[in-house]
Amino acid sequence: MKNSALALALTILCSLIPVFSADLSEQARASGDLSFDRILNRLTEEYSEGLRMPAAPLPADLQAYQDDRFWVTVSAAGSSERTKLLEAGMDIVEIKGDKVSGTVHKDLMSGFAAKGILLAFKKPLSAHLSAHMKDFPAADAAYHNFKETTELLKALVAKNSDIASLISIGKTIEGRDIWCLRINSTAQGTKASAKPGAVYIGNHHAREHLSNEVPLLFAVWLLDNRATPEITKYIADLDIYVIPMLNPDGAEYDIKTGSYKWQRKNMRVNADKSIGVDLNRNYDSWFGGEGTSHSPATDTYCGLSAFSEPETMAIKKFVEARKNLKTLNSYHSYASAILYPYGGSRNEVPDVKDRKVFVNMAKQMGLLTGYDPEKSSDMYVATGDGCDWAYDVGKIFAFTTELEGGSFYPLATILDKAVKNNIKAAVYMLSVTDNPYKAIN
Ligand code: 0X9
Ligand code: ZN
Repeated sequence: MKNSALALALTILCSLIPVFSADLSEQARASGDLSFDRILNRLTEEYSEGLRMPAAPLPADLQAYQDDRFWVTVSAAGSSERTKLLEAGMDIVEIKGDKVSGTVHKDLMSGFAAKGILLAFKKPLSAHLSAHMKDFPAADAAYHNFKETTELLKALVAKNSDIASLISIGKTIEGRDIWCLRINSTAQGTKASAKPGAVYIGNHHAREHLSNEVPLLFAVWLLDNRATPEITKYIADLDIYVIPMLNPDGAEYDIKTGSYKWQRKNMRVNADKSIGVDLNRNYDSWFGGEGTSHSPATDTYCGLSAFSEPETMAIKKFVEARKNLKTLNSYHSYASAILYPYGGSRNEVPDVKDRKVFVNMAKQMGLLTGYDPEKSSDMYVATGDGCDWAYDVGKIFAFTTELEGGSFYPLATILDKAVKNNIKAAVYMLSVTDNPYKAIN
C-alpha cells in the first residue's frame, strides 16, 4: 500500500474509533430514537429475545407454487469451471476449495448429467433447509422488512430534513416503491447536483437480508454523526445516495410465511409460470452471455432482455440521470469479498489508470472489512452484472461487496462487526468520491 493510502485509511479509522468505542447505552440515551447505536443494539437484542414475525398467508397464486429446486454439491476448481455450472443452471451459493454447492432446478438435473457434470451430492432444497434450521436466526423480526425499512427512512428524513430527502426511483413488479435516501446539503429530491456522487445499493438478491441492513444502517450512522467534522465535510461536498432495498418484493416473499423461501430473484411471473428474474444478470453488460441461464425456472435466469425488469430499469434511469456519480457499492451475501469489474468478462477494464483505482480501492476496503479483494470474474464469470454496466455507462467505480455471515440468515452475533466494518469501507468510499484517482496517488 502506498503511504498516502495508508495515511488516508488511518485518518478514517481514527475518526471512527471514538464513535465505536463510546459507551453505547449512554450514547443511545443521549441521542434519541434514531441513534445508530440504539438501532444496532435493538437489532442484536431482538434476536436474543427470540421475537417471531407473525406468519402471513401467501396470495393464492403463490400458494400453489412448488419449490422444485435441489441442493447439490459438485467438484469444480477455478473460475471457468464454476462459470460452466452457472450456465448449466446452477446457482452457486458456496465455494469451498474445489467443491461448489448451490441450487439446481429439477428440470435441469438431467442436463447436468448430459454435460458430464458429476454431482457429488444432491437432495431436495427443502431437505437441506430443514437440516440447516440451526443456521437461521431465532427470528427475522430484528431485520428491517420493507415496512420497517420504509418507516426508518422516512423517520431519518423527518429528523434531518435540511440535508436528507427520500425519493422513489421506481416501482417493483408488485408495485412497491424502490426507496432512495439522498444526503446532500444543497440539493433535495431529484434536483440536479454537480457534486461528486456516491451510491450504495442493497438487496438485489431477496434472501441476502444483511445487504439491506448494511447500507440502511450506514445511512443511520452518517446522519447520527453528521456533526463530526469529517462527515459534515462529506455531506457538504458530496451527493450521497442509499438504495437499501432494490428487490423488496422478493425480500418480503422470502420471510413472509415464517419459513424462509431462499428466494434470490424478483417476483416476475415468467411465461412458464416460474417466478423471478435474477436482477444481477439483467443489466446491459454482455447480457445473456457467460455465467447466466436462459431457463426461467433457474435462480440465475437473466430475463427476456436487458433491463426487462422494473427494478433494474429503475437503476438504469437513476444512473443515467445523474452524470455526477463517481462511486458505487452493491451489497450481496455471503462470500466475504470485495469484487471489482469486470465480472462478465475475463478481460481487465481497458483503462490502465482505472484498473489501478479498482485494485487499490478494493484492497483498501478489503483491509477495512477483512474481506478478500478480487476481480469479479475470478470468482466466476457472470454477465448482466450491475457493476460492470455502471462502470461502462458512467465510468463509475462500482464494487460488489460480498458480506460475511456464512449463511443468508446469519446469527445476530455477526451483525455488530459486519455493520461497523462495512461502515468503515463505506466511509473510505466517500473519502475518495471527490476524486477516485486519489486512490492511486
Ligand atoms: O452472482 C452474483 O450476482 C453475486 N454473488 S451472489 O452470491 N450474491 O449472488 C456476485 C456478483 C459478482 N459478479 C460477477 N462475478 N460477475
Ligand atoms: Zn447476491
